[in-house]
Amino acid sequence: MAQTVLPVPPATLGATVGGNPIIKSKYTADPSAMVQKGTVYLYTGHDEAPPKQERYVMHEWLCFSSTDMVNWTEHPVPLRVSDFAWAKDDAWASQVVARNGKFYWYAAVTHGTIHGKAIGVAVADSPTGPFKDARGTALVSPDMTPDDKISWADIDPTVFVDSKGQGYLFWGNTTCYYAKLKPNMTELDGPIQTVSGLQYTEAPWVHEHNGWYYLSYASQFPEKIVYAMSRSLEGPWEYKGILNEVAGNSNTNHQAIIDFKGQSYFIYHNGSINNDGGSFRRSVCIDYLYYNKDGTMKRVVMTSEGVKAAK
Ligand code: FUB
Repeated sequence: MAQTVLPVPPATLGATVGGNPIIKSKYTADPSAMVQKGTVYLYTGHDEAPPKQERYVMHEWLCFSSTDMVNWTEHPVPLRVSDFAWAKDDAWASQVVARNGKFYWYAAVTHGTIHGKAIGVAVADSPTGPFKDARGTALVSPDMTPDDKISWADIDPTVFVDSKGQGYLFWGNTTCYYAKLKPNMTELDGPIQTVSGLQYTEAPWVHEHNGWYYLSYASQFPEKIVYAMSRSLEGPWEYKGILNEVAGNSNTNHQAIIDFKGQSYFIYHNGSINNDGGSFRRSVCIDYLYYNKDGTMKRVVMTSEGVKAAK
């Protein structure tokens, strides 16, 4: 007898566990993730735009943790825009990285006194905070990239520390910038440079796998996630194609990539919560990521079922 397969119902705001999106109690966007001692820490922005308001309303970032990628625990709000005294608003995309027993949170905000977006860095002794502004000033302020024609050029920081301990910050909208970081992780070390030759919109994420560096990023608008590969973090980067298609229910898709318990994961957002979900009320999802033998990545299959519990 044929087995009946029941469709996974669309998500609604509520407290269910499992399936995509992974967080159903609130709107979450711009995921970044980090593995520490058998636990995955997921950091997101918090979309708070009321229904029908088609603009970003984001004042704080959120932190969730899991030991199996399915059951997520929410932690108290670890960082708000107001923790950066020099910033005005807009808790846009961010990433937390570990170094020397501390945790550094790089985050895009609107600068309070210099017109445009900027990048701040906060620091904590624990992945769940409390985080404090590490500098008292922006790490990247709009006047440091004076050729930009848009005020939101300095957004979407991603940080990668290589095996020699050299930290790199990548960021940007329209132009993909990068700069070295000093070992203290709170100061740039040398000039701001540009990754050229990419059809680049925003949302860079840098990771390493089997001796290759990968720069994935959002391309065009509505965004699909594409990627390039290189043997060096300073390039040249070779474009390799589409990694994740346009979500369809959200103009943006913002990805993070991690390995956990022997499996690679693609973490992203879409607008799939069916109350009022969309481009300004987004939700984080997780699907599997697979590599080909030559190191290229297979296109991600976005699913409603999501991933199974990792053991
Ligand atoms: O969440 C605000 C902005 O939308 C982010 O900075 C971009 O990456 C896009 O997801």
